[in-house]
Amino acid sequence: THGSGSVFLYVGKCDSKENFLFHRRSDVLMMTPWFAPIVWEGTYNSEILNEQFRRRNVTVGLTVFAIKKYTVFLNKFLETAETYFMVGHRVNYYIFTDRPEEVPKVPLKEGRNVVVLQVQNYPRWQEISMRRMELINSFSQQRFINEVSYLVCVDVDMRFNDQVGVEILSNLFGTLHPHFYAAERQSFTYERRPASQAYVPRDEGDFYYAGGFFGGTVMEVYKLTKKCHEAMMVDKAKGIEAIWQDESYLNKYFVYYKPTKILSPEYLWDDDLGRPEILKKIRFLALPKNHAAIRNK
Ligand code: 2GW
Ligand code: MN
Repeated sequence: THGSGSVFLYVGKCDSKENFLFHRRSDVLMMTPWFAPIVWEGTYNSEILNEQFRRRNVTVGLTVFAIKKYTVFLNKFLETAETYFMVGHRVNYYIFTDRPEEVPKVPLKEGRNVVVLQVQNYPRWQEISMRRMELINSFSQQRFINEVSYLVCVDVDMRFNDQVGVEILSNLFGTLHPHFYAAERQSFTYERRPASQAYVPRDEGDFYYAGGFFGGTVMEVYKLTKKCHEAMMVDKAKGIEAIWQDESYLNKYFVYYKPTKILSPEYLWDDDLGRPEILKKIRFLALPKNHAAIRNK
């Protein structure tokens, strides 16, 4: 380490037992063929990363939608985010809702804010899910660009269960869908009708990404949500809706605009799939839904 006269700030810890081999796993893919890291527990040093992002005084925006009865998820979502999401960094929670009075008052740590954004409701659930692209896009231009460096866009029917920190941040990132991280391309549930803007041919596509966790710089999220929304509108005019709604358009986007970082399914897990050995941490977990009652179709 540096002497007391050094102009360099002390960064991280120099444990003599630590070396490059320490941050490596042989049981998972750690990098894509286009040199994007795939983030698994055990592949990075959060002390070094925290120091780098703190120095930039980065603010992270977390967008979440709670329309109609989905406001019931906000309390657990926010409480667990306070414990696990971007601890030690500046965070703005952007809560899009049609029921602002139902947003719970959760105690927040320093440097963290809740911003309630009132939006309209759509009668079809598919539309509620898909319109997220349009809304994130328009608020990126109006507001997010002035307030945060990165956006993290997630589902609300979830709880944080372990650390989700700056290791996820990059220009453009997506998350491996928990059902498909070990599956072959042939089984990915991309939109397969050529008439849809979300169409992905059988011989294309790298991974199948989850609709419930993506992000990047505000500029990259702006571009992603713009393209996805435009694609949805073209389809809508033809009476087409992609098989998995916004998730299908997101997957199409990532085929042609490769993410610069990919998150392992640690970042979006569902206990219906058990807890395989490969998962050292379960960071963000789907809550069981009483579909009939909550969805109110
Ligand atoms: C209501 C009835 C049926 C389905 C959704 C909703 C609904 C969703 C709602 O009444 N209010 C609401 O705020 N939402 C928002 O849309 C909420 O943020 C929720 O997390 C998100 C997606 O709906 P969700 O979480 O019920 O659907 P999942 O967990 O099956 O989501 C996956 O597939 C979706 C597309 O079908 C999206 O791509 C999503 O990102 C995926 O995780
Ligand atoms: Mn969900």
